[in-house]
Amino acid sequence: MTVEVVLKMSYGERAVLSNNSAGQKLLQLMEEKKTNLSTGCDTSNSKELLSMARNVAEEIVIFKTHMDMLDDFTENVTGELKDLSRQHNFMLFEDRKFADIGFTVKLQYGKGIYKIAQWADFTNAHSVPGKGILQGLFEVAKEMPEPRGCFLLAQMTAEGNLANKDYTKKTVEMANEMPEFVCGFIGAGSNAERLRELRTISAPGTIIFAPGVQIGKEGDALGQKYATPESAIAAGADIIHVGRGISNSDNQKETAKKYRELGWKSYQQRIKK
Ligand code: S5P
Repeated sequence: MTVEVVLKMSYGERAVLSNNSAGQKLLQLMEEKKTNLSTGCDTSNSKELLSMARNVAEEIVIFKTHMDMLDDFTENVTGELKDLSRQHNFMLFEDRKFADIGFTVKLQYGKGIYKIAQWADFTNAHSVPGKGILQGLFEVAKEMPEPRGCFLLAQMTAEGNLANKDYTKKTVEMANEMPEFVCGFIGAGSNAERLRELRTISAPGTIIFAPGVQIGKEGDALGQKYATPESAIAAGADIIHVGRGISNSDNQKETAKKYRELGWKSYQQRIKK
């Protein structure tokens, strides 16, 4: 299947091509809820985190978290997020970026304070340790009562990052070995050319999750880079992640709504035959 064909397919049509149950569920949910927006609130305060989740719940398909930032983490936070995700139909993604040997990540994913596997539909992992990292995570994931999926970091958005073209290609090859667990990739939303490369070499059922999206800003003071929702989706992103573009706005709900509309319109434009 050529990349041109894949880019014209709807999320619903691609859902059946995914080999990961959580990925299938996500693609179907995007089709039904008509949103390809992910957001999150990178904060150390759980009240702020939960307040944002409530504000944006109706507009998003994924709420992405970094639980280890919280000063005041308790299991009530993940419990409340889980309740919200069920009530408002969105999925949870713990952006843990695992990067260790299989034995170690197994404990990090399933145990400890955060017990990520128990509540997060998705997590992500770096491919640098090799396929053992996926085997370790999957051993935990398959014991869970609900489907779990993993996004591999095939690219990064930050300036000067080391994930070059060859690294991306090898990451895709690694994903192809475990399609029952790897639902897709983190792609650089800020770099249309690289995103298109990733879409071109990825299996049609895999989902490209793209951070590095914000309107009216080129980046931040610490190397983050941004592009617009339109450019990321046109290049091949399936989900746009807008973090501070929404969390720092005066009206999180209205801003999320605006990004949702832009993301969905760009997708409709892309699949128009
Ligand atoms: O390459 C990456 C990968 C990720 S997952 N670049 C990123 O920025 N991210 C995450 O996306 C990052 O950890 C942060 O939570 C979010 C971007 O936030 P924003 O405020 O810059 O939109």
